[in-house]
Amino acid sequence: MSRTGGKGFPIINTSKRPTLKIHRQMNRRDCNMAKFRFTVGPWNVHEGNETFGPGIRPSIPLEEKIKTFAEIGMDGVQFHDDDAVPDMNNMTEQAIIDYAKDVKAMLDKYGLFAEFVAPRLWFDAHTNDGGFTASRKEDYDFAIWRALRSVDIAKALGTKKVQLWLAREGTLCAEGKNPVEKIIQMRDAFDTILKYDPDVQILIEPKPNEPIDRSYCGTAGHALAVGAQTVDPSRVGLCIESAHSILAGLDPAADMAFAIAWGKLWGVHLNDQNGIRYDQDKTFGAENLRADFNQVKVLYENNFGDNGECVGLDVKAMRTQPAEDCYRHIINSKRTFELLLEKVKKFDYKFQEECVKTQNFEKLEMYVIELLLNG
Ligand code: XLS
Ligand code: MG
Repeated sequence: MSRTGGKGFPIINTSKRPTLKIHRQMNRRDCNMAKFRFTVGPWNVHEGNETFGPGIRPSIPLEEKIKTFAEIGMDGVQFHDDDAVPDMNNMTEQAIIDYAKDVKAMLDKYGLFAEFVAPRLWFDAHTNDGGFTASRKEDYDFAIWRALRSVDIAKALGTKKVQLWLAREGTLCAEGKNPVEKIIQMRDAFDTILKYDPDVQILIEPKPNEPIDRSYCGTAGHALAVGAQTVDPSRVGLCIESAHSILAGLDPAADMAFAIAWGKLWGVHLNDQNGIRYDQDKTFGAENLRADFNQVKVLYENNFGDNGECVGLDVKAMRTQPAEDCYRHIINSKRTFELLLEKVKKFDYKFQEECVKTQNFEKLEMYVIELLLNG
């Protein structure tokens, strides 16, 4: 059966398209409120290394991180493939699965679950020129091997979700790749993952730049478009990261809303970012409180979490933070989310409606500012 219409456009089943009516019936304000579930990754407690300096805090063993994540109120853990199975390049496929099962037992011990597994396709020399968009066959094959192992690891950890941050999928040298060919090659890689396991769900985490300056799939719109061209668009969704939207010059809450409108917001990476600079992964709420309020608002209003979606915190401790207090940025991010949630719950929708009717947005803006500062 062909999966595309006459001109190569995907056939859209109109009976399944989201409508305003259905959306309104499902609005959180009319429903029982489910608890938000928080997740974080082992890389979020790092040694402090960055481009201009090496690590300054000692490495913490995975089990200690997992134990502390549970203690500070996390519900689950996000993994890169080699966070879970560090020496995977030198292991057999069965040994990788067996090792991952031990990590699952470790999670069970502390009452946590695994949210997703992400192939780390930016460290190894094979990924110097990208993974799914690599030009050398052996590099592309390596990327596919890692992606399929991520599916295996995800299964062993008890999750269907594989997240793809497309770190080097693009180029530093504009003439270094044929962009059209490489974009199609990237779609073909997604197809290979989807065909490998009928249950796997891909979450694309778009980012416009860094480590490369030209991403081929830099925004939510790009990611949805590529997903729509795969063998099974119903198994391709999005993880929107606040900082990545800001780096693209976009508003994170609007990106989240865009994904929600099509039923595609399957994960978020909340953090903060001071303008269009290097990727900062600052503590959620540390820079753009009103924009962060609106991220919590859009998640709350739209029942984010009801289908198992998690509030991921992709935050990084400052390099100055001492080893004995290097989880503070995670604790603070969760706390800020909860404080903003209290504000969201106080939001006066009647007042908003009146302002909208009379188009008095100055009045509405001041109301929001007072709500955030006083209220
Ligand atoms: C980097 C990404 C990364 C992913 C996980 O910018 O945010 O941390 O979330 O691979
Ligand atoms: Mg991220």
